[in-house]
Amino acid sequence: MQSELNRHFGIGESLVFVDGEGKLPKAIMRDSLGHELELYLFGATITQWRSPRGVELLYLSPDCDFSGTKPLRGGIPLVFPQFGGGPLPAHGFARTNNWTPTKSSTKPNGEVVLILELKSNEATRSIWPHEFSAELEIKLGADLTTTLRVLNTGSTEFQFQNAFHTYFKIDDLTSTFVSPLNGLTFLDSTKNRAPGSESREKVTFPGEVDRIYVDAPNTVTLRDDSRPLTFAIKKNNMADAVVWNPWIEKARNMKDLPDDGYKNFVCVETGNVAKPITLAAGSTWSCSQKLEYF
Ligand code: TA6
Repeated sequence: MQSELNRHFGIGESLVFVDGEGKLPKAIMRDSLGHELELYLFGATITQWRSPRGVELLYLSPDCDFSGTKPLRGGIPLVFPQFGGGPLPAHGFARTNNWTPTKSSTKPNGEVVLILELKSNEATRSIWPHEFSAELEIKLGADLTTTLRVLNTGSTEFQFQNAFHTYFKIDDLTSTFVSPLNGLTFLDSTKNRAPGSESREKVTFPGEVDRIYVDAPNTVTLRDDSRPLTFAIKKNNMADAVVWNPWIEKARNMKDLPDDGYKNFVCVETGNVAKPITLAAGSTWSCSQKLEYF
């Protein structure tokens, strides 16, 4: 039991901290409508989001590595300050650092809010020589809103990319599609980010899909006709939407994903990927994602 965390930030049944898998500290949030969310302080990674009727809305791999050394496979890993490969570990270090709760509250409308922070430290400085304070706010209610705030606490500007790398749980990949992305330019990560133009009304998954849709609409929907379940993915102050499913080959080569795990999720990731953000010394920047389902 995480008594210290509960003493400072626990709120009765609305927010409790427990030992999660691998004894990693985990927060469980419940709003007044009966939605439930689980979040590991490791990476500030949301791993579960359930409807009041207990419908799992996010995918978490049953082979997820909870050693506290590898990114969690599923839920909503936080991508910062780098997207994909590059000089830093893949998708940056935010998702493999321990975040610290700083504030918790409930609202009159029954929403529950938890704020966590990650500040530059010896480990981050050793690979990314910038001073920052990042804050992730999770608001659970009828919708799930995540807000990332970054403060440049150093004396020089820095650039970063960010994304909410959300794994949406689906039942039937063959009846799942993302829209509206037609007319957009995308960078195809299966072809070394070669540019292309999306002509389809519905982006489907006949094979591996790994595309960065540039300047995407602020609302994108993911629909699984077999359930039927629709997600509305709303982004604020983020330009792009990444759509990913590893399909058979890639899934087989991922130790923390069952071979057939690709059939049960689609990632739609809101973020700033094609064009990094430049943050001046002393400035603050924020973005948010709101997830709705119906
Ligand atoms: O968001 C798509 C992507 O960049 C894919 O290329 C794939 O690498 C995926 O992220 C998962 O990355 P991870 O480092 O979590 O295995």
